[in-house]
Amino acid sequence: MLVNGLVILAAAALIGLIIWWFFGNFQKSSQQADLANGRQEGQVVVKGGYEPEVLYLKQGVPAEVTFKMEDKTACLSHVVFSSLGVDKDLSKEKLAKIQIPTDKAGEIDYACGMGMFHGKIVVR
Ligand SMILES: [Cu+2]
Repeated sequence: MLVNGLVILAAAALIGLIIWWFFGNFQKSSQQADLANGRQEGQVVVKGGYEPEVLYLKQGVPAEVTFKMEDKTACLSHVVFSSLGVDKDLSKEKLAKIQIPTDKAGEIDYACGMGMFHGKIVVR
């Protein structure tokens, strides 16, 4: 009976872990880019992922997003915007500025060179 109880407890703990893994991270960090003098500037810190994961830009305002490299791993050394044809080597450029088109609303996804880490820019 005790063994059964332990198995059930272990199973419950595992299910809890799985739920936490999928739903605990559900709330992504997000931020609105700063607006000044008819331009907007955003910053994404690259350190074990992208912070914020979602950056909001205002539609129709010229935008520049700076990727600040604080990570040493090869995994995050490149940031790739496949829809914009941009591939920056952050190991060479610690502060990489990327012009983001804001003429139309929508989501612009980006990822590390291997497609393991993902971030998003939302124009709205
Ligand atoms: Cu990677």
